[in-house]
Parts: sequence; C-alpha cells; structure tokens
Amino acid sequence: MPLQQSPRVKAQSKLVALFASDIHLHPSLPKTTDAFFRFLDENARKADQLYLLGDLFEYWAGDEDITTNYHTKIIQALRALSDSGTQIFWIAGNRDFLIGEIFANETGAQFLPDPSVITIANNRIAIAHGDEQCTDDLPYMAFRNMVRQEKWQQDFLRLPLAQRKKIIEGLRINSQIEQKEKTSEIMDVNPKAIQELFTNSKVEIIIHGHTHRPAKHQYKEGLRYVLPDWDCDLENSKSRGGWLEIYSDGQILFRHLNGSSSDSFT
Ligand SMILES: [Mn+2]
Repeated sequence: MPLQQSPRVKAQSKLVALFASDIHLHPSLPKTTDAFFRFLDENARKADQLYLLGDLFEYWAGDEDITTNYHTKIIQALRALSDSGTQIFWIAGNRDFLIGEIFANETGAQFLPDPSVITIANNRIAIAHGDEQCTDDLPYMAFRNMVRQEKWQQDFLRLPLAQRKKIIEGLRINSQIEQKEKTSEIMDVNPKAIQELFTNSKVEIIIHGHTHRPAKHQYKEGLRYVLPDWDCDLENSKSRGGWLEIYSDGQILFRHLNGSSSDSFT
C-alpha cells in the first residue's frame, strides 16, 4: 500500500477561512485555553475570516460574566484578532447561546443565525452549530425550543448571575447523566434533517460541530464536515481538537492541533 501523503497546499493559494467549534473553554481547562490562544495568535491571524460555530465556552450565564479574569483574557485575544484584520463570525451553541451584544461589541465578532449560508472560494456553504439537526433527541429539542425563545431568555437573564450559574451547573450534571442513557444514534444528527439543510439552503457543503464526531461525510447532495471538540487537559495526554481550513482555490483541509493536516479527520 502506498504511503498516504499529507495533502499539500499550493503555494499560490491563500488561506481564506477557518472553522472551529466546541472548544468548551473553562478555567478548569488551562491547556485547552492555551491551545485556543495559540490558535488565535498563530493560525487565525493568517486567515481573512474565522467562523466560531458554537460552544466556544463550556457555558455562558450572561454577558455580565464578561468581567471575570478568565473571560477578560479570552475577549482581549478575540479583540486583538479582529483588530489585526481577521473578521470573526459567530454562531451560538447550545452552551453559549446567552452570549449577547456586549460580547459582540467587546470582541468585534459578528453574530450569524443558525444555520447561515456563506460563499467562500466559490463554494456555497451552510454553517450551523449542529444541535438543531439532532432531531431524534426529542427531550433536547423541546428544551431547545424553550430556551431559544426571547421571553424565556429575558426572564432567565433577570435572575441574579450567581443563581443563573447554579441552574446551568445543575443542567450540565443532568445532561451528563441523560447522555449516558441515550443511544449513540439519538445523539447524532438526523439524516433527514441534514438532507433538508442541503436542499433548503441549496448548498453542496455543510460544516457543523456539536456532535464531537469529527468526520467528512459524502452524500449525493454534497459533503458534510463535522468539526472536533477540543480537550488538551486529558490525563492520558491524548489531546484532541483542530479546525477546518478553506483556501482561495477551494481546497478544504482539516488541521490538527499538532500542525499536521489531512483531507478528512478520521
Ligand atoms: Mn454543542
């Protein structure tokens, strides 16, 4: 069998856009946080655009939380990136959908609806967090419908920040317990929801995260790229993470945290 070669990027082609999601930033994960800072400084600066497709934070209880030391550092790093000329686009995840105007103003990030259609290097691409396509998980979909309503969010954001954090912590523990009981199919995107996204948005490429199943899937409608989650704080040193890169000639590559690239994540 011939040795598989890492795909090469043609010299004349330019890095246009990067896509990352599910970094799950939290003060208890210092190595993951450092990897994200390196990504912003060393990689994202070379691109015209950075798309953050949800769950950048492990959770977000409201924009007042912006003033903690940990959050301030992240916001400054994002601001430095947008000031350097890289446009930052943002789609909310199921963990950080309460991020609001203050965050956008401080970082310079532009919020996009979920899903959105963008055009990069002549490719029409649908981008999404991915939770909306997990339609087999009925209890989650009901929860999502509730918390994505403006009225629910207004009421929730009226609670004191400490109380909000407590509620979210409780939800996280519950969802960890529930996830253990759900089958792996239920936790993945639904094939029909993906087909509808291809058809309704008239795209040949879908990029999303959320499922933590990094892969490149081929359909008759086109390609679906699933972004990895990040974790560099694992004891067994099996760090995971990475992002997708699109070049001006249309080439699409996965970039791993160690710098190597591949045509597919698996
Ligand atoms: Mn998610």
